[in-house]
Amino acid sequence: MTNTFVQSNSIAAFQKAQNYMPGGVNSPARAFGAVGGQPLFMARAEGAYLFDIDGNRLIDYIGSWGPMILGHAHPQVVSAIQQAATRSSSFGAPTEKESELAELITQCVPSIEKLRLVNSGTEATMSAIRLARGATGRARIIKFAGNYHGHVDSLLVAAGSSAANLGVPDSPGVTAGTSQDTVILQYNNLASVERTFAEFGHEIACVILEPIAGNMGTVLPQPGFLQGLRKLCTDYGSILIFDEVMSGFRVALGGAQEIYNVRPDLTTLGKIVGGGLPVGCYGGRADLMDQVLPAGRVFQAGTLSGNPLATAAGIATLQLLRDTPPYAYLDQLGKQLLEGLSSAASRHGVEFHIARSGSMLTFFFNDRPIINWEDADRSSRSSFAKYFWGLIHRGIYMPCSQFEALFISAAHTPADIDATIDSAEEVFATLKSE
Ligand code: KE4
Repeated sequence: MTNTFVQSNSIAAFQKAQNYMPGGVNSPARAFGAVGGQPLFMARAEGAYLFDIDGNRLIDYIGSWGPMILGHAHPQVVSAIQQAATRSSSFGAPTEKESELAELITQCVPSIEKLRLVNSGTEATMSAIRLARGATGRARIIKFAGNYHGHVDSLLVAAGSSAANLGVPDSPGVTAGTSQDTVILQYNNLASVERTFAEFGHEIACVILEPIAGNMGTVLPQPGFLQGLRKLCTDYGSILIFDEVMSGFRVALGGAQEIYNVRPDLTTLGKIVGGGLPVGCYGGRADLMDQVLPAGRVFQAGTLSGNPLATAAGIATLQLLRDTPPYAYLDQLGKQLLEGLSSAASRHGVEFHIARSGSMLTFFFNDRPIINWEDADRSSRSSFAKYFWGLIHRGIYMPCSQFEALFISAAHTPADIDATIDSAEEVFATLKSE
């Protein structure tokens, strides 16, 4: 049953926001462009629940697009930020907290021997690409259609996430000169990568990918894909970069590389590593990282990199994930949601494909398995939009795009999952009746 969903305050707020920010948002993924209608403006959030400015309470499956794995406003994270704030919010000088967070990251992700903290996932991938090119002296990079690595010019080609949604996988402003060295291949198609390396492998600086993709919806690596990329990069002296901005600390404490036991040369992190505050990170082999200024000659810098508030939130978050790992619980909830959505959709004749890794999951309105962007792109955007709004009216907040992953937090309960499944079943019933 739908509760009395109102949106008048959000509509007014959106009207005002559009006077000051393009599309009324500071990131297109939030604009509801893929599902129609107008975005909800949030007032606060606690645990698994969002409270918008119209007083609607919603079970949250975006979790700030991944960071809020512990749930919103976790007391230990809040207190760490509050305490840090009393000592100033930034120094522009080194602090011990940066080394503490860096040490925690190296403990959780053993392939990261050294790292640099930055302010976003985009900065992390941009810097990792520059380092790979600087270290190898090569120009070409390989990425995969449907993978999104932030709004880096050389990677904003055939991108996923909101770029895919809004039909701008190749953004205006990204010049031919910038994208000419970017080779786009098909995710999970190892043969195409082998052919590309055979043709000009010694010109390839790096391969960058989401080892578990989330930005075309959740798409898992096929058996042998990651291992094959590892071998090709080793054989040709190219750098293997795992973009774990989304999967890092999400699918396992050590990310996708822990699950698939493949060691990249560089890893990029974001989202969870900052506990909801702006932290990105790139790191990996010490011999590579020691080529970054001032140890080496590859330039990268940032006024607020390693910011005391952000490092405090990141430390508190990673300590909780390391010391009281929620992954078994999160996997249970993910399994419960997958099974519940599958049986509800089947009961109402809704064609679907579901992919999951732990607490990261996507329900695709698609009648076939999905292993790459071309498959995902065949999903029904209109069905997804109806599903999204049907759930909003029932107090469930899903990612506002078919080409995103949903995230379950440690604050969600089995009862929240059951309520979500019941609401989804009501929506599936209406979809088939239309
Ligand atoms: P940020 O610059 O948004 O912190 O990170 C970019 C990025 C890099 N790599 C991966 C695998 C990512 O998923 C992201 C960002 N993810 C999107 C959502 N899928 C962020 C949401 C948004 O753009 O507002």
